[in-house]
Amino acid sequence: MTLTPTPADKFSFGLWTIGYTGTDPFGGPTRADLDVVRAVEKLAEAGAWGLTFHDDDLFAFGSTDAERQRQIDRLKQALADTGVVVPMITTNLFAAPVFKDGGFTSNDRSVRRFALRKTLRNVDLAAELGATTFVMWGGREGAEYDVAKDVRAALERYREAVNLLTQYVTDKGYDIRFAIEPKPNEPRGDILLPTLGHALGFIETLDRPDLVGLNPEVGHEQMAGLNFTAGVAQALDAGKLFHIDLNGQRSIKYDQDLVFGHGDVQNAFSLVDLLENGGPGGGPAYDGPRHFDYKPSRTEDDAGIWDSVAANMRTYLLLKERAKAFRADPEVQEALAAARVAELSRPTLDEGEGYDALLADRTAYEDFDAAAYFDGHGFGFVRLQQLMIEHLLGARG
Ligand code: GLO
Ligand code: NI
Ligand code: NI
Ligand code: NI
Repeated sequence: MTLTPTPADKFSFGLWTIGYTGTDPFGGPTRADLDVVRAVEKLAEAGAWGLTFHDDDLFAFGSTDAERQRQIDRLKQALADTGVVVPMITTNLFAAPVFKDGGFTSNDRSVRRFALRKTLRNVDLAAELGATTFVMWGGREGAEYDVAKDVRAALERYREAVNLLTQYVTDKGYDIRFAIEPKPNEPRGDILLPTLGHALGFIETLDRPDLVGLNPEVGHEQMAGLNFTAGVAQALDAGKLFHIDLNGQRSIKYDQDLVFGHGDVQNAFSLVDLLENGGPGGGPAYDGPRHFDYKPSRTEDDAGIWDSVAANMRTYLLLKERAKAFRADPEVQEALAAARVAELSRPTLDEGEGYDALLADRTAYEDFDAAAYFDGHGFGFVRLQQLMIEHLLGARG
């Protein structure tokens, strides 16, 4: 297996990630703005496959039509020159002052109508550039004060917005699906649809749930104290893993957006193992973009941006290689069998068995020796986990 990224790996980067200039709530930029043409060229050089962006990343909020078109043309030329693609586009409904109380769910109705128009215009651009996924991260869709936001009404307005968007792509015949990106907080005190589970429940209430899925982000679930791999597994179970934001986060704190694997590396291992080896036949469970939504740290200079780009992809490929070696190790296979991991895939009832047959089965209850589980029938999960750690640390295989 090669550790050199190629477009076949489907690695993509947000223009706002490599373009992050280091501004945080406590200080201004530490780096210059990044031009989109250079971004595309450097990504191509690094072996990346795709570039994603918010409308405002490419042309500043409030640009004239001519300025907007000029930037689109420059991007198109760079894509044509390098072969880089735009698999996903998203709309910035959080940076401009007009969105201070949200876009689709602002208390101010005229702001909501403006947000819809801005988004529809960007959906047209997505179709024009061949993007098939449209991400919606509602960073400002939330509140700091319970009494100031009618959450049920906000959910209705969110639903109204998403229903309009799915109607629009259907009528236009666009090959575009929407992916909701949950986040618990930041920049709002509390954000609507804070976790993958909240979003999954919401999607089922939409007019066209088939066109709407999830864009889970590593750090966002971990900010809520949740297990990201487990969340992604549930998204896969629901058929809703439309896109993914890979990065690193170290526990429940501000959104760190570290390089993938620079947070919880064990969880990063299990995630890559799930995506690459978690399919029904042990093959890939997900074939969409491997999208990095991270921030080159404020401490880095321009060279540090491209070091961190390479680090994201290399870490993913290293984990993919480690996961493959882990699965191929005979001792791991034996430990997996001892831990009865595959047995969970066997249905609890026999084929065609109902509750009558279960109730008649004495071995299931009357003759079952539950007491034998006291100091017996251990599962050996610790041994299995240690084998994983040994592979992760390069001590085996
Ligand atoms: C912020 C989000 C943000 C989204 C982006 C794409 O925490 O992760 O970067 O991913 O707006 O919609
Ligand atoms: Ni994020
Ligand atoms: Ni983040
Ligand atoms: Ni994100």
